[in-house]
Amino acid sequence: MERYWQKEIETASRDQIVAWQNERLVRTVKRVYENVPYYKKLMDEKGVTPGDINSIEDLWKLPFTYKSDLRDTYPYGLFAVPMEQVVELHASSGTTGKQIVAGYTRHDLDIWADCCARQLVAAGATKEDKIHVSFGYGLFTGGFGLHLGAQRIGAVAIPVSSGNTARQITILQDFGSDYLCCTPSYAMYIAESMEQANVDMSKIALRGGIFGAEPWTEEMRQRIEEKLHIKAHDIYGLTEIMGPGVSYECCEQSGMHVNEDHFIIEVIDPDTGKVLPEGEQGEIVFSCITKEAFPLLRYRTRDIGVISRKKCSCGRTLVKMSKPRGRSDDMLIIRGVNVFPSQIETVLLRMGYSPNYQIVVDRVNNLDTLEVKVEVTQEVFSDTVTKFAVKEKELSEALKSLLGVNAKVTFAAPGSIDRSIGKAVRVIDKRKI
Ligand code: DLL
Repeated sequence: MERYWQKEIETASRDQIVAWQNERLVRTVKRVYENVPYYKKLMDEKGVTPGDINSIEDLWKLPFTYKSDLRDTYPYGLFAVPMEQVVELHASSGTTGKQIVAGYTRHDLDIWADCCARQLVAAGATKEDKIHVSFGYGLFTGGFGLHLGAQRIGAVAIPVSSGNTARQITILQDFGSDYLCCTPSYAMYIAESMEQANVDMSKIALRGGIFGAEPWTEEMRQRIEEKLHIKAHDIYGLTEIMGPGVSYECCEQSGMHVNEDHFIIEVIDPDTGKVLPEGEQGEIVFSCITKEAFPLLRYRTRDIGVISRKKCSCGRTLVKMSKPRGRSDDMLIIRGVNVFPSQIETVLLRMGYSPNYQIVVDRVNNLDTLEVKVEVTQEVFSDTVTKFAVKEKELSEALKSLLGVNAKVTFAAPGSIDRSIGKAVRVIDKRKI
């Protein structure tokens, strides 16, 4: 039987959801206009006033918020409450430029806890469970978000944080963790390390996993489920909007329900900014409608995805978004062809290769080159030169037929590609160095 954390919200009628959204959007726009000078300026420049926003039908009239706006107002310029009401700060890692800072009031943390609680319950967790949180604790939102969610449902939060994989395994064994929360690449690393340590899986209590914070494929999900003997659920979010729990997967494991009582999702054409109809792929845009401290409106996530309002068998009525296939800035353009790292992962895993791979892009004599380095088993690695070459060629052809560009395949020795304890770094683009 499907379980819900806030059934009346998660299964509300469309009319009810729209009514909440209308009222909350109107209120948020007014509050933001009055309290955030930067937003007032953006709206004035576009010739929109709060009076023009009467329902979600008017959302398109509002200006977009871009990451550059967050940088221009760094650190607190988009906060909509005085600092005395802020009780916690988080920040993005800042790998693609200056970090951005998000603030939370007590009420914001309360909502965040519920959003993450919805995910845990949808994945089958109960208050009897022990939730092993291996997302990093700190400015990154992963650790604290799932921690709040676990405690909200009355479960035991185990704040292991990321790293020290041997210790993670000891805790999984000795504490009897029921759910593991971390990035999918770290889950894979933990599974691999357990295998190497000959851990008896029948003695591991783990039932489920909540994985997210980076793109991962269905093939990767299957691998993790097989290796850890669990059900793996996807969770999505971003620092700018809240952290984990913006959307979450149910028992169907096909797309993530957006917490629409708190966030409005739109999918737009990234070039024209036009809102796209359901089912069309584009850039995901979120508006926060209940956040007090840091309520972004029409925030351009640069994540590429699709939404679906098809009835879900879990009974939830909240709209579903597809697994984002990566940020638009993760998309590689190789000799004019668009390539997503997730497409490469799909081919590798489908053909039975390991999820330990690296993509190296370079430019030689004005021509882009793509190299896929993938770890192989010791057996393959020690194969005869001919067999080795045949296998590399076979994989290279499979990649070419799916991606439409030539890829050089290099087999790497087991264990030679760096493992990640957080978000995996899959791509080295030497053209940008
Ligand atoms: O990654 C928040 C989070 C923590 C989500 C733990 C899920 C679990 P940021 O560091 O700000 O926040 O990075 C946000 O990560 O825009 C996506 O590009 C990517 N991302 C997050 N979740 C997923 C997912 C956290 N489930 C950025 N699938 C987002 C694919 C994801 N990409």
